[in-house]
Amino acid sequence: MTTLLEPKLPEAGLSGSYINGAWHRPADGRTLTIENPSRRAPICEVGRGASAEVKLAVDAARAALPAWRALPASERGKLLFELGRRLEENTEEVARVLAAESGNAVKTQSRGEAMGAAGVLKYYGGVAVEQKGETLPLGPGILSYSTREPHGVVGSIIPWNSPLQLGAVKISMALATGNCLVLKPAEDAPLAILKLAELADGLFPPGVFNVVTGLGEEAGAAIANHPGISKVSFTGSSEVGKLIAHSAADRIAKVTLELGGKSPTIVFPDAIADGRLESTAQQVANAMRFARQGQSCTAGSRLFVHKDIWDELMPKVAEKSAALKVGDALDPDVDMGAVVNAERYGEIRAFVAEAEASGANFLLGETPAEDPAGFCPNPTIITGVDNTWRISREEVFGPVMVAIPFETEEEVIAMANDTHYGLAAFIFTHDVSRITRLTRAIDAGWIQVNQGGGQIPGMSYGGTKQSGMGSEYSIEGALEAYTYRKCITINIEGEA
Ligand code: TXE
Repeated sequence: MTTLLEPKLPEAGLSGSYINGAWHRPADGRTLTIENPSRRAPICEVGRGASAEVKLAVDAARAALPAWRALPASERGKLLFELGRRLEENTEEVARVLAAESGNAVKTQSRGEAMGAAGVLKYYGGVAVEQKGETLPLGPGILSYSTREPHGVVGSIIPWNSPLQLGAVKISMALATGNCLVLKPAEDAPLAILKLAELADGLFPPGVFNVVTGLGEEAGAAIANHPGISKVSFTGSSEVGKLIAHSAADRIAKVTLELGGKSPTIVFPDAIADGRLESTAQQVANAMRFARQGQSCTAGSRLFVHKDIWDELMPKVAEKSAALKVGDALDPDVDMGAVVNAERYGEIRAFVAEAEASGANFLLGETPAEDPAGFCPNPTIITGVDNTWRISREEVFGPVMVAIPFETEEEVIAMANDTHYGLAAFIFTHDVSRITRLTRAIDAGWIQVNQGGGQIPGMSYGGTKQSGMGSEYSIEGALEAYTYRKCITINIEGEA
């Protein structure tokens, strides 16, 4: 029997909020229970912050802002880099906490996420200095130039599917550009962020980086509506993204939204020629993010396979997906853990049950069990549906992929774009002219060809259509979204 890994919980962090460089327990004593979805067991309680905590955090951030924005960007970068280094040193400890609360397996997901988050902090630490402006040659007596200025206090709200990675992105982008931050992690998975706050304790000046734990409709809504927050950066559901955009509109607060997806994976016949069947099948399963229980906004959850290779490719994709060992996220041998909570599990179950009742076929998997010991659905591949079924159109956010055959390039482009999302796409072919045609034609912020990999620090990542607005992971994205341009024109001698 394998010995399960045990998480070491954040200690001071259990009070919940980290405000003005100190741990803060809500005055009313209210708490949230954090559960381990693999075991359906409580892990611990954390403070349930709400508008009072958000107010304290915003006040602290506003007080810290003048000194922080005046610091040279290279100095701010050094502190981010140091946080990345500390996280790297504590990868294993943070990864276990992350696996316990999120259900993402330590072996395939949480360890990699902790490393990836450290990489993001170090990337922004290094490039923070790259905040250049513009000049124009207007003649010897005139100096005209522009600078990048922070918006002020940023409020960031993140989900539970990859909280540490998303937290690292939001912290880095806000702080590198001279803003102060109030970060609200998801109520299901705040512990890895509290671990990160413990690692950051004493590093940044008090008030620069604040965390408020709490519910979306309490702490989250308080951030979205707070007049002292000049910019809101949100990752989560399209539904809440729209609410946030509405509240921000009232005070013209700047908004970045990273919402859902229903990304197409398209496989042409040449992708499995010349001995590439195994690797293409593996990459298709990777693109679906089965190992993250499909809980990824980029998941290639609509698989379009050319009809000539359907019979050869599909059993291989099923074989690769079935090879994942499903179970407790803290089991060192498990590849695929649990979805985050009972509600998400129930929604996934309802999607699959509806498709089954409407006559869909299962190439792999089944309708998830009604009352499981842990919320661990199996990888599921559904066939016998077309692009109009609800399961093909809505974000299931579980390990459920629909597979649909196609004949022509035009037909598959039309199906790929027939969605209100536009986040990611995966194309498998080695025909260069086809690659250029498809990458031009498909509406998506991020297209991968012949691979199903993860985000790359330094490359802008974000969606079009209802998948969101703004981009993350690059310094260019940070400058666009977290700063405004200030143009200064000086008539040096004051001559008319
Ligand atoms: O997200 P919510 P949920 C999609 C995915 C999933 C669905 C629902 O399809 O099935 O959304 O997930 C905070 N004001 N994605 O319900 O509610 C909340 O506390 C301010 C895709 O968990 O959007 C949490 O911190 N904040 C996505 C965060 O919003 C509010 C990742 C996300 O929760 C709020 C997650 C409010 N009124 C879900 N209500 C992706 N893009 O990767 C909630 N929140």
